[in-house]
Amino acid sequence: MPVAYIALGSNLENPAQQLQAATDALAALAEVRIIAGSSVFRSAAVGPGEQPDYLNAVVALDTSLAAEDLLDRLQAIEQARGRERNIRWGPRTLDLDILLYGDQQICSPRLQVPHPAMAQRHFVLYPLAEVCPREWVLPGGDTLAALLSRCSTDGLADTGLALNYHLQH
Ligand code: A4P
Ligand code: MG
Repeated sequence: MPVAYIALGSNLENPAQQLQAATDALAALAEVRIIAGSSVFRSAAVGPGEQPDYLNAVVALDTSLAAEDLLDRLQAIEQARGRERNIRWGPRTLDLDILLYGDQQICSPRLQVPHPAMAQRHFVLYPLAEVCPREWVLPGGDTLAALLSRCSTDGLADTGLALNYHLQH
């Protein structure tokens, strides 16, 4: 089964609770088993206008779902958490992105994997590094270690919070 890495982000309506609720919703999916969760990081919002800070984390999961089916499940979880899509990069209760799906490179109208912006984002790469081997050569040819070495941690704070993912089904 492929291992998928999912980025979780929230900057509205109790972000810490949003990230934990998303983790619970992922763990409750019959076709998913969460194998690792990062700690929760805080950073300033990248995007338009004045926005609250974001909390971000990454979970690693084993899944029997095809990548686009996994995206459907992620979008259903976002909807259930009251996600509204109006402003690009606007504030959101919950954003769930597929960072990596095994060693696949996917470029379809609905899905690009690896996530095209991950290499530039400290709030994605540093939590990812807690759950993914740094020496792994990612689709595209770089190791995670190489991406980290080019991405500053300035403005990124580890909150010390951890996601609880030890749910059974
Ligand atoms: N889509 C394509 N590839 C993927 C993928 N790998 N994973 C498509 C998930 N979705 C993918 O996403 C728009 C469409 O992207 C989806 O319908 C899907 O078919 P969306 O979640 O509706 O819109 P969005 O998130 O506003 O757009 P985008 O460009 O994905 O935004 P990002 O890149 O996710 O950025 N600042 C901080 N500090 N922390 C954050 O987490 N997040 C964002 C959102 C902006 N600023 C942030 C953070
Ligand atoms: Mg998104």
